[in-house]
Formats: sequence, C-alpha cells, structure tokens
Amino acid sequence: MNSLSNQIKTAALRMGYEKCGIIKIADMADYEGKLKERSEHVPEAKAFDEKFQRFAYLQKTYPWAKSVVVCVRQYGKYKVPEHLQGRIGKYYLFDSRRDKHSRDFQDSLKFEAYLKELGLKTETERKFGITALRWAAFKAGLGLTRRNNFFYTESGSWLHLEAWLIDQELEAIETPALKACPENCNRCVKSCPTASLSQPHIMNPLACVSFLTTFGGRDLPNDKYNAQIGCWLFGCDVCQDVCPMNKNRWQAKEEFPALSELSSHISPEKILTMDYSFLEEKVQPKFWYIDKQDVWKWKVNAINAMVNDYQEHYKEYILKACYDSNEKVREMAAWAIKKLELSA
Ligand code: B12
Ligand code: SF4
Ligand code: SF4
Repeated sequence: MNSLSNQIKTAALRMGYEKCGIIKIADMADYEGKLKERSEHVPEAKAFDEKFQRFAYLQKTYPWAKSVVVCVRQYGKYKVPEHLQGRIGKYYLFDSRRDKHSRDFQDSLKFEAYLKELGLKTETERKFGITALRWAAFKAGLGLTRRNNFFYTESGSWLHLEAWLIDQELEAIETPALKACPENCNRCVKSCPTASLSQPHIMNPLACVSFLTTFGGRDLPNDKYNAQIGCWLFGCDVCQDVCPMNKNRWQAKEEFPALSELSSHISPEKILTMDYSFLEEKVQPKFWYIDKQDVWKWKVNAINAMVNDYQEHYKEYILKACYDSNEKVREMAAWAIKKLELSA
C-alpha cells in the first residue's frame, strides 16, 4: 500500500468508518457476472437488474476514474425504538444518506472534502451508491458476502456501505479473517417470508418485503405476498435477524438524531389516522423510498399489517379507513373488511 492509500485509509478510520479499502476500477467488471447469474435464476427481475449494469462499467460514465474507495460504517450502534422492531427495517431508521443532522452524513461529507484536499478528483452517489457496494467491499477484502447476500465484517451485517471514485490508480486490499457460513446453515433462506431469498446468494428483488413495502406493492389487495409481508410497514430485516453471525452484534449505545420523537408517531393505528400533511412533511423526508405523492402507501401497509396480526381494537380504524380521502386506502380497507369478515 503506498502512502496516499495509507493516508486515505487512516482518514476514513479517523472519521468513524469501521473499514476502508481501495480497488482498481477494472475489479468491478465481474459484478456483471453476479448480476447475470441472478437474472438467470430470477428472469422476472431482468428488467430491474438491467439498471445496475452501469455499476460494472463505471468508465463509460466516468472516463477519468481509476479506482474505487469503499468504506464501511456500522449502524448497529444505535438504539432501536422497541415498538418499531419488526415493523421498520433498521437500516431505514438510521438512514444517514440524506439526513444532514446525522453525524454519519457529516463524516461522509468531511471524508469527501479530505479526498479533494489531497488533490483527487472524486465522485459519489449518496442515495443508491455509485457502484455495487457489496461487490466493491468484497473485492477490497473488507469482509465477506454471506448466503443471505449481506456483506459482513466482524461487526455483523448492520453496515452502511459507501464508495467514491477517484482519478488515481491506488490499491488497499485486506485479507478478511472472518469464518465462512457454517456448512449446513440455511436459516436465512428458510426464514425469508416470501421465499424471495430462494437459495444461497440468490434473491428476487421484486418479491422482497423490503421492495413490496416501499417501491413496489402498489396493489396489495391482489398481491400474492400480502399475507407474507406480516407486520412489516417499511423494509424487512428477517434474513439478517435470524443469522447466527449477527448474534450479539447489535451494540446499541447511541441515540439517532430526532428518531425518538418521530418514532413516537409511528404505529399501524397512528399511521391510519395520520394527516396526509404529517406523512408528507415529517415521515416522508426520513423514509424517502415512498415518494410524497405516494404516502397513501403507508396507510395501505398499515392496514395490511393489521390484517396479518389482527386485534379486536383495529376494527374501528379499518372501518374509518373506508372514508379515507385516498381511493387506494378505501380499496384496501374494503378488502380487509371482507377478508376479516368485519361488520359495521
Ligand atoms: C437495489 C438495492 C435494493 C433492492 C434490491 C435488493 C438486491 N439485493 O438486489 C431492494 C429495494 C429490495 C433493497 C432492499 C434492501 N436493501 Co438494498 N440496495 C440496493 C442497491 C442500491 C443495489 C444492490 C444490487 O446491486 N443488486 C443486484 C445484486 C446482484 O447485487 P448485490 O445485492 O450487491 O449482491 C451481491 C452478492 O449477492 C454477491 N454474490 C452473489 N453470489 C455470490 C457468491 C459469492 C461466493 C460471493 C462472494 C458473492 C456473491 O454479488 C452480488 C454483487 O455485489 C445497494 C447499494 C449498492 N449500490 O450496491 C443497496 C444495499 C445492498 N441495500 C442494503 C440494505 C441494508 C437493504 C435492506 C436490508 C433494507 C431493509 N432493512 O429493508 C433491504 C434488504 C434486501 C435484501 N435481502 O438484499 C445495503 C446492504 C448492506 C450490507 N451489509 O450488505 C446496501 C449495500 C446499501 C448500502 N449503502 O449500504 N435494496
Ligand atoms: S429482506 Fe426479508 S423478504 Fe427480503 S430477502 Fe431478506 S428475509 Fe426475504
Ligand atoms: S443464516 Fe446461516 S447461511 Fe444465512 S448468512 Fe447467516 S450464517 Fe450464512
């Protein structure tokens, strides 16, 4: 490792990243093979996967780029509001990609400024990543990609990955010291509620609860997975929660900025009675995978979660939702009433 690589790595660790590595841009090319492998196993996701081809051929868009700096940051250090466990994917509770109040976001800006101070041309994409982040981290030897597809370090899989392209050819590659998955373990595959994760390393993004409760699931009354979504309102953590390699890896010590206040407004009942303006102005900026014009989806997800874990007192909320201003919510409420055989 040359001294510039060393300087970059040291700065990343100083700024709160758990690990940092650097790979040559050409090392991303074989990500395409993994993408193709998935499309072969899951042909219905081919169109979805095509959007990620660009991750393999970065030089098409960034002809000046020579290397990828990839960093790993732990979010398993934050306290999870008890009542949101099993309802909202933890990654989204502690999402620092757009949250200016989060120290993780500020450190990311500082790290980028530092790369520029070193005289490097650099580019990142904070929302969805500038490249395939798991693959970049795997190539840099920062840890392992396990059978559930998640990237793990010694801290488990509760990690946020980030990458920057730079215009110098550098390398900083580690040799991971992690043990592979136990030979006979398939807990993640067995536990996936929709069988999205159908075999080791292969998942159908379109059947993943995390997709169905955010970008997808636009017709839940007729969705074949509506029951399997269970109590989830936004995201899913099942294939990580069940993994023995994550045992005791969540070390909750810190509060995430403003989460405690916002989370006090979130429950299936509260979402169903929530003003659309609150959903648009307070909930949407934090949980931004559901667009402002689609915040009705929160209410639809809440009704679905109520149906899947029905309690007597939900009845009044579902009946009231029949008068919601949004047609999709009214439709979902009517479906729930029929399914649960509720009477007015
Ligand atoms: C698109 C996307 C989604 C989609 C589709 C998911 C998918 N797996 O394709 C949806 C919306 C469903 C989604 C949901 C979630 N996501 Co997401 N998502 C992404 C995104 C933007 C691209 C992923 C991608 O390229 N998919 C295509 C597949 C083929 O690539 P892959 O997922 O990287 O899979 C790799 C491994 O499977 C590996 N592999 C396959 N076979 C083999 C075999 C061997 C031997 C080895 C070594 C490796 C290997 O190669 C693949 C290529 O890297 C990345 C960010 C990024 N730019 O990388 C985040 C990312 C993967 N998501 C992340 C998270 C946290 C989530 C959620 C947990 C959020 C939640 N709580 O609900 C869920 C979990 C879903 C799941 N089971 O994967 C994290 C994962 C962190 C980690 N520790 O791995 C990432 C890296 C974001 C980040 N910045 O940290 N996501
Ligand atoms: S996040 Fe949930 S639905 Fe998606 S693959 Fe994992 S267990 Fe299955
Ligand atoms: S549950 Fe088992 S097979 Fe799945 S990722 Fe964890 S250790 Fe590997």
